[in-house]
Amino acid sequence: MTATLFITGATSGFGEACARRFAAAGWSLVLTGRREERLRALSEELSAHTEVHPLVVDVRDRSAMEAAIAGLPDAFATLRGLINNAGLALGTDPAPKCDLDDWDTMVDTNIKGLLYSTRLLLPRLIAHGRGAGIVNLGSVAGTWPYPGSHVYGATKAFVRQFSLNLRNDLVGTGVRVTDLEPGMCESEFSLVRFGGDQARYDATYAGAEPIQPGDIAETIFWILNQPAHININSLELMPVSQSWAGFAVDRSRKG
Ligand code: NDP
Ligand code: 8X3
Repeated sequence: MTATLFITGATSGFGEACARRFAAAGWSLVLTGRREERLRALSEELSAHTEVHPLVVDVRDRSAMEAAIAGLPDAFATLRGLINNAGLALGTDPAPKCDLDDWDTMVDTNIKGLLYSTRLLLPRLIAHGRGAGIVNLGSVAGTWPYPGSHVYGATKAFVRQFSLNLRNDLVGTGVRVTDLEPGMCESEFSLVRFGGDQARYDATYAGAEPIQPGDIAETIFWILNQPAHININSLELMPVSQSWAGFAVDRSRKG
């Protein structure tokens, strides 16, 4: 039986790299994203290797997600994998300077969008049963605090705890859940975060040898191809060049 995989956010970065990696291995794919032209071009390209079903949908739009998933072709009645990848960070300003709209967008995408795809697709994963798996894109930011991470990091802490809790509820179904927690990876993620500022993007990665989307795709391929009796609960990875800073101390109170 052909393995089937649903990827949210396949128009760039990790999602696109995963689409390429799994297509090369013959998995049938459902690919989602909002940028229609990119999604259609990728789907057409990968259709040479495998069955690909593109869904132009915003993960924040619950009724659109419900309709899109309800309308999937029969070939995707069961799913071997779900990669909950669609997500973003907006800005690095300190909390008092932040725009509440940006906070809404991060919560709506990284938390609520992930909940919609998970809940709507669980029946198809459970129908597959043993060997099926969900990989949720958490982040080092879900565990380690840094200035400007506030809501972004908190959404990823949600993803981590939701992933662990979900595992409990899926005991007996054979469906596995992994929270994958990467550190610095080079992708459009930083262009989105910095509002399209290419110079800031370049400075972020300069000389750092960051993780590449292809590295993440290879890691996810490994996770979803573990023997059916093994669950990778969580996996944190960073480039060798990245490490932790010390505690910050305010020394402005001199007298
Ligand atoms: P990219 O910006 O390259 O990709 C993000 C993907 O998410 C795009 O395909 C985008 O598609 C999609 N997306 C964003 N918002 C929505 C939405 N509302 N509805 C549907 N799709 C959406 O970033 P990465 O590949 O780097 O990031 C992927 C995930 O990994 C994110 O969850 C991110 O938080 C996480 N991550 C990233 C790290 C990094 O350093 N890059 C490190 C750790 C975790 P479109 O715009 O077409 O809708
Ligand atoms: C993205 C990684 O370090 O920019 O989740 O928060 S980081």
